Amino acid sequence: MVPDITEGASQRIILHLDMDSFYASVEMRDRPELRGKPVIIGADPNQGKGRGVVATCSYEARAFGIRSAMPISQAFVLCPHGVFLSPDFPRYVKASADVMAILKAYGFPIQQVSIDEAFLDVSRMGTFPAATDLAVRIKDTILTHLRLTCSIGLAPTKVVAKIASDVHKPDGLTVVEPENLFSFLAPMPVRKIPGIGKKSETELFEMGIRTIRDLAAYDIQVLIARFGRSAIALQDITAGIDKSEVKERDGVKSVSRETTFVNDTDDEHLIAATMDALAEEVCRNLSDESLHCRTITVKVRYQGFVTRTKARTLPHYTGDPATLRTCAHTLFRDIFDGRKIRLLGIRLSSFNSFDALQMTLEV
Ligand code: TTP
Ligand code: CA
Repeated sequence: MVPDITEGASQRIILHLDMDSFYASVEMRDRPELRGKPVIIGADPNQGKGRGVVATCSYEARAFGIRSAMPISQAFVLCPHGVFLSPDFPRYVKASADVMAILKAYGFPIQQVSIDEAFLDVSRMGTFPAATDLAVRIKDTILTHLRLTCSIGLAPTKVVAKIASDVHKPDGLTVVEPENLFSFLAPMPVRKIPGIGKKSETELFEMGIRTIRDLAAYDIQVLIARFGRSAIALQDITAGIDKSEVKERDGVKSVSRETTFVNDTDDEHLIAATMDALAEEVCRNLSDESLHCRTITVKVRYQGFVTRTKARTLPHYTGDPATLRTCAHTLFRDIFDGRKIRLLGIRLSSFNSFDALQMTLEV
């Protein structure tokens, strides 16, 4: 039978790849003595008194209930004999670049959405079975060349591909063909939809919406009244409608704001208030882009144009305005020498995007 080219062309096949326990896997690859052990990457547990959080942990550590973003002190209580390591970012960035280089070499449109995640538009494979063979090859290539495992989701839309890649982790491959899309999504809790966080989940629960099936069946007018126009996109997801494309875009490298005072000043109240305003603005930019950052730089230009900058790289990614504001003030105190200031600036960089699918529900 001659394949229907028009139909084939309109059929989108999106592949979402996500590396398994990424930082921990890189450590276990490079240090064989760690394999099979509960490995926790994050802040120093300091015998249970440590501050800070878990960045990630191996699947062996997850069996003890440890998770990303959990206080490191709690992780220590759950697994005192675990191997606790502080992050070695340059090595993870290199491993990430290696993964992305392998993916790019296949020649499909590609969108990297975080350090260990990317979408590929593999529609030109034509059919889901052909795309599945490709996914198997990609997994094999990454394993052979980099000795790292990943999980892949294949689906007609980006959102569903992302949900699918998470279903059979680690080392998973989940294929959702168009005819199975609703039965795949329907029983899932609404929280599985990227962008639905705790707040929206609670609101939806209050309306009696627990599963994606409940969401699909709900009166759209009532949903719009509660959540605004984004409710339409949300309900569309449940029907497999999601027009967002795999966009090759240059990732945002930094977010910065600076301001020149009307009159040069050494008024510490004015400077502190200006710093707060700048911090608030860059943080808003960060959350608009669904990014977390690790490096913060403060810039001070004195009367006469002498400019000084000072940067600090935090041990963990954060999007928390209070943390970034405090850090900006500390950096400022380090470089302020009492002279009158002409310009003040803040820059955030070293990003990790945790939710690149950006739903607007969580306002
Ligand atoms: P994730 O892909 O969310 O997690 P993961 O790769 O460790 O595990 P999974 O198998 O469930 O995908 O994040 C990728 C990396 O980003 C992770 O290895 C460490 C870092 N990260 C943090 O530093 N803090 C966090 O809160 C999260 C979620 C991730
Ligand atoms: Ca991952």
